[in-house]
Amino acid sequence: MLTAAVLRLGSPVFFGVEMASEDVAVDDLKKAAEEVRDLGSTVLREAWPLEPLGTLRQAIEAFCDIRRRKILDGDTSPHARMYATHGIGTFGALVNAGLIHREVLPAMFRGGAFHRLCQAYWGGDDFYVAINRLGFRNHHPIQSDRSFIPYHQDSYTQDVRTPQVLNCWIPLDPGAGRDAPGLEVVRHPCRPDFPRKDFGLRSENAAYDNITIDRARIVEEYGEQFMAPEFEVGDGLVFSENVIHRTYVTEGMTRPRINFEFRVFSGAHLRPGVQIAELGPLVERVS
Ligand SMILES: O=C(O)CCC(=O)C(=O)O
Ligand SMILES: [Fe+2]
Repeated sequence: MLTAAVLRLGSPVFFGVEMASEDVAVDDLKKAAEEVRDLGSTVLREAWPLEPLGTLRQAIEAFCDIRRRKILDGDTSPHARMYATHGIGTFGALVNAGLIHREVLPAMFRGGAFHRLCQAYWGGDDFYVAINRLGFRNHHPIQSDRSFIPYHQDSYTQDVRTPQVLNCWIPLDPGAGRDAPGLEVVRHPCRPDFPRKDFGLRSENAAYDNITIDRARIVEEYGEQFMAPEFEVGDGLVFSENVIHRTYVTEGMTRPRINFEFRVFSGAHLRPGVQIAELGPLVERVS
């Protein structure tokens, strides 16, 4: 296993208040961007201010509570049930439920480590998210293993108009990767459309069978190059669209964790011929 190049960056600017100095960071973030180019991923330490992460977590919890209650009350929407079982949802759903404002996204992004990493990685300052593609997950190892996601690539399900995406995976609970489930990435940018596992008539987890990649196949191609860091709240793991990753969970992990996936794309790197305006109202400019 490789150790991550770890960066300590201090708190970024939040809601117009400068919370820590930014000086050393520029060079470090160039290195971080190079690491993403070379190996597909990098760990950002103390990259997010805690206040908006708390706001986000509260909204997610409220959303999951409402969903649970609706299901108990006989809301039989198969979609809602499946999402509840797998502990997933999107930022867009939180907004629709009136639990959070879209403006939280640019406010937490601007001036922070991930923003500066995006600038170093793509150049320019023209960054967006699609609020229906910013996910959250709620994994409770004691209650169910249905939410655990096997090795996969996000590019399978990505909008083809935004082929390049950087995902900053952010734990919202303490202990991720230590006593709560974390995230494991393959330390390689990985090729698109990596061969998927053929289950035949068997199934490991029906919801994810069609995206599952076999570990042995990964090792064959990239060697034993996996990274599953331990996180503090405020840290993030950034990886590019083809990087193979999964929920990292071991037997000793008994605590639940909620996480948020902040997926950013660059307006200057859309599929040729595509204009940002045609991507629709779910797209939010974050810088
Ligand atoms: O949170 C997890 O366990 C998986 C996350 C994931 O697949 C993603 O962020 O794309
Ligand atoms: Fe994923």
